[in-house]
Amino acid sequence: MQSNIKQLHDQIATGSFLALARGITIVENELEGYDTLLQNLHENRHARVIGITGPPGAGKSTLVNALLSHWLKENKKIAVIAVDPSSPFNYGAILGDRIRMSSYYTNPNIFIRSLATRGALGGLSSKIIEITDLVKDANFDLVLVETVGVGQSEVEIAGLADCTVVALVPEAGDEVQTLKAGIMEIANIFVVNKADREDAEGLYGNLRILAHERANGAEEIPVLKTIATQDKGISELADAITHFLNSQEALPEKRIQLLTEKSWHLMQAQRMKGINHTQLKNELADAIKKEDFNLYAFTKGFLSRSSNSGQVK
Ligand SMILES: Nc1nc2c(ncn2[C@@H]2O[C@H](COP(=O)(O)OP(=O)(O)O)[C@@H](O)[C@H]2O)c(=O)[nH]1
Ligand SMILES: [Mg+2]
Repeated sequence: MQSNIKQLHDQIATGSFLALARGITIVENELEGYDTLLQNLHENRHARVIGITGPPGAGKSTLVNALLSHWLKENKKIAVIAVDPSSPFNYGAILGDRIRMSSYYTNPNIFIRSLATRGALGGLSSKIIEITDLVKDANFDLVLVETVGVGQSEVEIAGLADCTVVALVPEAGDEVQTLKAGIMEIANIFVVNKADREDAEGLYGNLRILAHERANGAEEIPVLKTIATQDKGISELADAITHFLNSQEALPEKRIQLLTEKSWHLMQAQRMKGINHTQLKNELADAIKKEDFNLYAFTKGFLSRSSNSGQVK
């Protein structure tokens, strides 16, 4: 291993936040040493990854905040990775998160990093996987990853986390039926947040029914009510997470499944390297001017012109 990267990795592994921040920047921007750093991570660290997903405004950041306070009292060392949509319309929310979490920025047991999501196909999940794995190597007990669950990303986080918490709010009540398929697959724990609202009971009831139907005799997915802003239901949530993680320890099958998903995403991203959507659009705009334009021939040609096929830097 290049000696400077080795040194950086040693510093990360012994818990230097400064080194970790540097490492994340290297991975995020694929700077020199990026591959070496990733290829020397220790997969078998004890840190567990908890994914918190759900629609915007469900209270995910507030839940993360409340969980942080809870686990800090148990002397846990925790990293938070907040994946923020890069859309400028969401910028207010990002700042909001930062302000609310700011009291933790100086705590030596807490590391917080916001990541902007990338629009490119395959870019989002593989970067988050890589950064989460790097963070896992940095001597934490828990790594919390907050992602906005809009469609596909919910499924992606399930391939990343040892325990996936899906946070929903009463407004989501009507959507539960439509969300059912995908969300049931990925949730290890359901949280009905904003339980201070009257209509929370309805959503809670519906989720309980779904969880029951789904379990089919096996253990049901827990459905918990929280009021994150008042710290209500938080210790129950923390217990449910711990219980789930402990119950998984003895199941190598789940770990293999998780690693398969992660590897699959990483391969997808490797294969898509060098393929640029804007460039595709520009070249296509030119190509269609030709009388004999054919999409299949064009696609094949574009692919072979793109510096592709997963070569390692
Ligand atoms: N009434 C109520 N509001 C909450 C609760 N949890 C979060 N909120 C508020 O809901 C808004 C969105 O919360 P936030 O954590 O940023 O949601 P995120 O987008 O899912 O991360 C904020 O104004 C929170 O103060 C709750 O349990 N009850
Ligand atoms: Mg948030």
